[in-house]
Amino acid sequence: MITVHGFSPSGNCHKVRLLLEQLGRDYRWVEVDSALGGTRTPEFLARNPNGKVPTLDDDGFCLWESNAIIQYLAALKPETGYLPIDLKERMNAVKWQFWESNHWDPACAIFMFERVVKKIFNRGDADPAEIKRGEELMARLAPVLDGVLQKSRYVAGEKMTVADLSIAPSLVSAEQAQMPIGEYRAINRWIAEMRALPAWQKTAAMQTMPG
Ligand SMILES: N[C@@H](CCC(=O)N[C@@H](CS)C(=O)NCC(=O)O)C(=O)O
Repeated sequence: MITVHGFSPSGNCHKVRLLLEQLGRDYRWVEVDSALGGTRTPEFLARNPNGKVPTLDDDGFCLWESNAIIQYLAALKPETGYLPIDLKERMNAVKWQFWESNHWDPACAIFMFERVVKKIFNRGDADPAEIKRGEELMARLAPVLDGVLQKSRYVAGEKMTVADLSIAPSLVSAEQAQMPIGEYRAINRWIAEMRALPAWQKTAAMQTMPG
């Protein structure tokens, strides 16, 4: 049985639940709140020494890093094509997962932290310097994503892959965080399609932050 140790408001955890729901797989979700010390217990650290969620446990096989987890889950069902079998197609999708974790998510996280998380935890107003940094990053990154989505329905071609499942969850609270993506029509067309997935709606209902 697949067990996911996750924290529902986290975008990285959203990726994993979204794919599990999309695959229709049975799984057990263990809610772990790092603010309450849940990621620092010896049991948790034995599964993931980084003390981070998501962490997957598939009958004793433990895996961390959300993008590795969704590659693993997709590879268990190769017929779905979420992780393409053809090497070049697969690397085209995997490349976007690296882009997501190195560039896209850190940029989106600035808006989430400054405008959503700070409010929830009473940590003061958004820092204008940080918002400016986020806007500068977005001004470089969003045209790259929009450009590929002008050419194809999904990020890595005409079929949904791990690339979409990695990148889209950073936008789950885009409106609340006032992420500057309004002018990018292809991103907006694509995210509307992702959000319409029953698996997304089920996952997002468990993910959206209060406030
Ligand atoms: N690159 C990692 C990031 C994992 C990560 O930073 N998880 C956050 C939640 S999104 C976490 O566990 N934070 C709690 C902590 O650092 O104690 C991934 O993609 O899984």
